Amino acid sequence: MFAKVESQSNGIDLIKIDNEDTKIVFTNYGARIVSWKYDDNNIVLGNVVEADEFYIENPYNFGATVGRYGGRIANATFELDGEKYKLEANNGPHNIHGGPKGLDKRFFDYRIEEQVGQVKVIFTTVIKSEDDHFPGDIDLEVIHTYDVDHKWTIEYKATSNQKTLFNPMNHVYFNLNRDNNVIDNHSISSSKLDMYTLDEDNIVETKNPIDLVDIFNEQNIQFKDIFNSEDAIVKEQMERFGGVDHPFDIGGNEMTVENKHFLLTVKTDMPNIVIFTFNDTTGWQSDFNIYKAHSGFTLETQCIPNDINLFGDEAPSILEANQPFYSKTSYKISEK
Ligand code: G6D
Repeated sequence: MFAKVESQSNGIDLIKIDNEDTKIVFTNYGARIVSWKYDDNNIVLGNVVEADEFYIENPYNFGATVGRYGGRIANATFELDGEKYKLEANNGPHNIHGGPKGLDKRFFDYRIEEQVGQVKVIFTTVIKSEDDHFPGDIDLEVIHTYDVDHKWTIEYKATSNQKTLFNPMNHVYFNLNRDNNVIDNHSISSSKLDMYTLDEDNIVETKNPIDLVDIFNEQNIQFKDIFNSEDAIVKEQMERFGGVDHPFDIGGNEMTVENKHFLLTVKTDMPNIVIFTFNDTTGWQSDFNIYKAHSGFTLETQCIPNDINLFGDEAPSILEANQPFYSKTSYKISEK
């Protein structure tokens, strides 16, 4: 295994890691994954060739580290220890993905460590309260490790100088199809697939999810069956959003997604996974926008969005001052 760095324009560096059958590329812009290939098959959506223009323009957070808070905070407001915070609204009246100055839009410093059987890219940055209006400045390390088992691991290490919210995640879109056709044929599988329903503005509306394993009477469910479900609640949600854009409770720390050719295993210590099936691709007027609805799906390992307004003091995203935050998620690809 080896890594090499290629610099494009606009300050974008590509860090290319070669592991024989598989190759993966990261960039300092948003500490993001740009490409992951199994032989000639693209496993994720991205653009290596014109990364320097594509990522600056792309509004869909392709492959980016997202934070300090992944997902929407209703009405861009929350209360912590009796103090009210007003964030910037960048999704109608709501705050999404940390606001307009989120982690996806910044250049990280980085260093590369080549070790036996793995390569680590350690990205660092500081999130300033004055930039995103959350309390606390956060020192952050995002470590991407790629290993000989074709496993990509993301670790987040952080400390805040004040009590705050911290809910980082990666917004990579996967597509396991050889022809990169829509992902309707992929199935998701876990011991539990509880889905939290959303209101018209994509805000989590309930603490009581619906149980897809019970509704479909199996633990392995194709996306197209969810999209076309006749179950009243699922149908209403799919009609509202054109697909899945929902937080899940997967009952443990592991779930899989597969098609005929590949198996993707995600393991995480975060409490929830938001699955988004790229339902509306019409919001980007660009020659780069070659995507149709359901071109990919995300597996955003995070706390349930809007947790602070749902759970108050008990919100899992609360990070105490000067307490180390650590979280780890891995994605492993195998050929069937
Ligand atoms: C997230 O849940 C959201 C989507 O609604 C949004 O469109 C996307 O990020 C860009 O996954």
